[in-house]
Amino acid sequence: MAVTVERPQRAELEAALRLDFRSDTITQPTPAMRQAMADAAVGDDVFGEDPSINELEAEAARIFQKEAGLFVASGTQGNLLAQLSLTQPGDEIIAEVGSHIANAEVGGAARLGGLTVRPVVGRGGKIQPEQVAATIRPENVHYAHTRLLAIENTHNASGGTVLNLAELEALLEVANAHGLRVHIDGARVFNAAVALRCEPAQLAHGADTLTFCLSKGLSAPVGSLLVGAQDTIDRARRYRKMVGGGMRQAGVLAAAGLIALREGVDRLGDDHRRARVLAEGLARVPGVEIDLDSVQSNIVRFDVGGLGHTTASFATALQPSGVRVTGGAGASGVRMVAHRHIDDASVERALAAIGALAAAGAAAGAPDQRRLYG
Ligand code: TLP
Repeated sequence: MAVTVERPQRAELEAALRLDFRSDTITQPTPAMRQAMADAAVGDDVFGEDPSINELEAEAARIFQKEAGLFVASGTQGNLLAQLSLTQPGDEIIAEVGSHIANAEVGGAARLGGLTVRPVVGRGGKIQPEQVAATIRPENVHYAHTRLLAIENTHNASGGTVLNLAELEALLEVANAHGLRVHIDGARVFNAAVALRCEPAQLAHGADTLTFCLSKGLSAPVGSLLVGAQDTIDRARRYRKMVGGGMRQAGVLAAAGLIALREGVDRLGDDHRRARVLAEGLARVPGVEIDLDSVQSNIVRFDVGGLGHTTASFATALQPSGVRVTGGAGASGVRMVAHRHIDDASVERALAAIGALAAAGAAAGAPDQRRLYG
């Protein structure tokens, strides 16, 4: 029996995307990517014979000035392979309490690496060097070995905050002094480089490994890269096979990734500018609580408890306007992310929708949840 699948029109999809602030992961491949995917030279990558993947891996290594790169399915897989490659089972990892590695990777490091994560409470997603020093365990028969420091830049859960070169250097110094390996979760490291106006390689300098994603602000459909020293990447390649990530003619994906690197980075500044406009607009909405200092790249986090909303009720109330958001910290935290499909009009429409919601809530005498609870 023939199954008919209704295909939404491209125009309809595009219109919906222009109000979809849930994540930069929702970005569609560009026309140039689709063309490059169609034309890509491919081969069996488990044999090391996919020219497009080989080119992408070499390009990633070049950009970050590391010996080698590895194309992986996702940021989560890249982070996992880095952790597996730089540690032994039973080791401990230091990571910021709100980091993706500590919270949102399904406990993979524990399940697959036998690793314990020691979360450290940072400020704005940033761990201080003294905190790292104080968290490293001394030699003692009771203790696991502290082996790895994981740093996230930009830091998603803190609002896309950017760790600058001096802050990074200070963390590397303490890690080196104690023999810790360092992994950088640079899912959005190009956003950090654009915000800091520095070369991406400067943000990887001194670290053992770095993961970055092609599939977020850079608009590629799939994929991330892990870069590092050749022997580390060789180990990671084995672990990638172990977790079923040895792909075959995946050069069709790498071809899009190459376009992402060539054409996706320069426009990230537009996302940062729009995130700023959005944040400043939100700060003017009575009842919205936002820390403007936390808005340093393309992510905007704020709280709607003062509007009498939870995250879920806020998202539902916005539905008729077409504006889509996700959750943030706590029961009434909201996250909105700027990306390629968000233009100036998208920001204006979102602010109008949220302003109208706030005004309607105020008219109905919405309770201030913060006052109710505290
Ligand atoms: N972040 C996603 C969700 O998982 C929350 C998003 O929409 O922001 N590191 C960081 C800092 C991330 O933000 C993410 C994804 C990852 C790693 C994992 O990347 P993927 O989704 O490719 O596994």
